[in-house]
Amino acid sequence: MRKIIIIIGAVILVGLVIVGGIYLGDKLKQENQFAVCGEVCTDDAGCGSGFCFEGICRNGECPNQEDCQCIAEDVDKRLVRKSFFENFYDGEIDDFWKWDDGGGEGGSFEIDEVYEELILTAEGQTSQWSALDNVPKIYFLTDRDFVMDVEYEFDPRVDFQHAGIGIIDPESGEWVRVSRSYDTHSLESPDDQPNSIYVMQKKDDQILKFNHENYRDVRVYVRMKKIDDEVVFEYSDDGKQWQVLDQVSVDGWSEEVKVYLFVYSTDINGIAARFLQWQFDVL
Ligand SMILES: [Ca+2]
Repeated sequence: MRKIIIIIGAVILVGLVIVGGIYLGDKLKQENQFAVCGEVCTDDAGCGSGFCFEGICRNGECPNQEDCQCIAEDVDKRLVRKSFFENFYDGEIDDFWKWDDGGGEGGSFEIDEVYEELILTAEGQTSQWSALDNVPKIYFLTDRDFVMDVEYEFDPRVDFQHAGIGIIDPESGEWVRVSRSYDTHSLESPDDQPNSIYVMQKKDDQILKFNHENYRDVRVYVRMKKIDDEVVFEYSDDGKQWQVLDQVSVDGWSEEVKVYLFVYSTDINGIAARFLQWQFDVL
């Protein structure tokens, strides 16, 4: 008889723990649209389209919920830690990308489903320079070493119009970038053209101008590779043969950086860039 009571008691206790656990889990899931799962949500878990937010459950759904301890997490702190490819074949952009209008109202981004590309548009009198950054951009956060290739079309005609890719230190706001540009800063020797591909950095509230090369094509291929505190920028005429443009140190930056695409025009008229595809590979 005593044994039976102990068994019944144990069963009730286990039942209470399970019910309590489910209740608590559901409550946490309801409260947090996104939640972090300890060791569960890694690699293949929930990685539908070739990427994964390591440790993050989408909409509270975790692959192995019974093993998962959910805690609140800031949605804006999602980190991309897996390689991914984008060519807009599905007419959508992954939802870890964030939009920053730069404070203006005329900038926009939209996906052209027919041409399968992303159109990033800046209004006139936009610029990313020493004190100013009112540039429309899209970005995501990562804390990994990576290489990223981007193919886009951009046809600048007047000073100073730029479109390209780069990284930003979220803490200091400093950035380093490569862009296809029309920029008369590049006129340093008789052969130089304002139509160029240009590496620049904002550091200590100053703009450092790195190497540039003449580049007249509208179709642009750029690559940036970040390893620890070093960023190498390359460009290509055809997406196959690559040339190193320059290498920049980002010593002292936070580990998490914004990877961003941008466009701007200091001219009175705005301008758009059409991004065709990109490949992001974690190293
Ligand atoms: Ca897509």
